[in-house]
Amino acid sequence: MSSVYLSLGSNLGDRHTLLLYAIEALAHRVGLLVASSSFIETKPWGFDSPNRFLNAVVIMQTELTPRQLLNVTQDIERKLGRTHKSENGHYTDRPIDIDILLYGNEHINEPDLVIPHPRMQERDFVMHPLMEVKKHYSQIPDSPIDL
Ligand code: PH2
Ligand code: MG
Ligand code: MG
Repeated sequence: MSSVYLSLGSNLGDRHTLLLYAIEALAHRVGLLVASSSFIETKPWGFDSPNRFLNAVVIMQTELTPRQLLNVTQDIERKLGRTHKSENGHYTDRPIDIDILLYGNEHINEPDLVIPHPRMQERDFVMHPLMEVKKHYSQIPDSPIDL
């Protein structure tokens, strides 16, 4: 069983409902939902858009491998209406984005799967909710990082 940290974001459609649906789907398909941060409203980071985000971070425990977890999160994104991914760092508005921040203590460097998430530390929309759920770290056997 590994603990995983996921970032969720939505800036199109009914953002609050989309985050709730995503978390419900994760709880069904990924494993135990240990903690969820509150949902925070944030300005688009790294691109211009009038559509503000709702962001959250969840902690889960899972038996899935990192690759299986990626496949499930991408399938949930598609089912919640995500039609395209950002390319070459050109971000676009999206109904839902689910990113893997941390997977246990693992370091993975594959073209489509980099863990820990390389840009997480520069992003307040990740780090603020992560700090909020950090208090649950002590309950998890393989706390992945020292924040
Ligand atoms: N996600 C991005 C790029 N910029 N900005 C905010 N505020 N929230 C996000 O979730 C977000 C972003 C790439 O996935
Ligand atoms: Mg993202
Ligand atoms: Mg993503």
